[in-house]
Amino acid sequence: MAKRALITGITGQDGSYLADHLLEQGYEVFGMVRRSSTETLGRVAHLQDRVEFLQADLLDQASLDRAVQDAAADEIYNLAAQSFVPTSWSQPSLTGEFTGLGVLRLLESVRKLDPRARFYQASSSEMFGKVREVPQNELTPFHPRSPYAVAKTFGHHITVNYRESYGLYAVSGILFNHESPRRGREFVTRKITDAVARIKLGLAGELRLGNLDAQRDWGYAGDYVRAMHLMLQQPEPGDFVIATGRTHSVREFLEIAFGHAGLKWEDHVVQDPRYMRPAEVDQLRGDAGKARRELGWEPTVSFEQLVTMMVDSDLALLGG
Ligand code: NAP
Ligand code: G4F
Repeated sequence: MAKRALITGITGQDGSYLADHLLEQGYEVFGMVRRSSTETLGRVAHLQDRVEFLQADLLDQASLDRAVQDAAADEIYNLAAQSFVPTSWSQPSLTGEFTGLGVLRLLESVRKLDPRARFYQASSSEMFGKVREVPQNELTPFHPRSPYAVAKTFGHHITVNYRESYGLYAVSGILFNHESPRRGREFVTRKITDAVARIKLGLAGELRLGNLDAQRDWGYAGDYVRAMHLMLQQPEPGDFVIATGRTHSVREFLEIAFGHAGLKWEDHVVQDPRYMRPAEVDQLRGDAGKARRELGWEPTVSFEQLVTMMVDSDLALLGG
């Protein structure tokens, strides 16, 4: 019989790639979506006939109970969150509710109604924040630098706690930044590649950005969802860092993205204090050695391939 998976956040970047991957593996996929007055299924439009959508919200325990009960899933992937770091300063309570307490609510539903299910929590390298060592691994202490990162740190610890308290098969994947043509346009990578396409096609002239010196360990989302699945196939539950091990600055991203379109970024980029953060995470670089050894996981897309893939996709979307 086909395995059943429930994905929260299926309408997001990772949810859509994970649904693609699990359907390829022969899973029956259930996707949790929240009520909205407008269409949010764009990223999973190609899967609408193959996924069963269940309406629920991370704020609403009864709806989570129902979704967990109806899906009766073997594997539950909790990808839903308020995931944009700047919004976590303007909406800190809501971010705490979605991104922190939402994890607890979902774990409670699993504990009560489907305790045999394997549970994946989407944790983040943002938890390392003001980093204590480079590169960061599963044992590196956390120093979160935003309300988002604080909420994710709660989500991480409560997942470990439910594993230790109730014996749930619950794991936390500490994923470093991962991007794709399906990335939201507010994140810096997609903001850049979308702007490159617009500038190339004469639809825009400038791009306003914040800190160009920040460094991130950027990978490809399609590679990272494979790691999520692998984490739930292990004999014992455990936590894993997923990263490429390489770090690049926003400036290097600009160089390749504009260069790929035959443009010079210095001619178009304007630094704007509005996009600077109250507290910055200066440098992230992950050590995914444990994932390589125990999961056999490797990234397949290089930084250059990722940037050019995103620029090409945005050019194609705009008809270029
Ligand atoms: P994303 O594109 O922002 O997607 C977030 C998803 O969460 C969307 O489907 C959204 O639904 C859903 N959601 C938000 N609030 C909800 C609520 N109250 N109830 C139910 N659903 C809700 O994020 P992503 O990049 O795919 O990331 C997936 C997860 O991994 C997130 O938890 C993120 O924090 C974490 N993460 C991401 C990265 C990365 O680099 N991408 C790295 C580490 C960790 P709507 O479509 O209705 O808004
Ligand atoms: O693309 P970003 O907004 O991603 P950030 O803050 O690293 O968070 C992403 O990755 C996390 C994993 O580490 C996830 F947990 C989280 O959910 C999200 O997916 O910003 C990257 C860097 C920052 O240092 C930021 O200050 O780019 C810098 N940046 C410079 N100018 C900008 C801009 N970021 C954005 N979004 N917009 C700018 O104009």
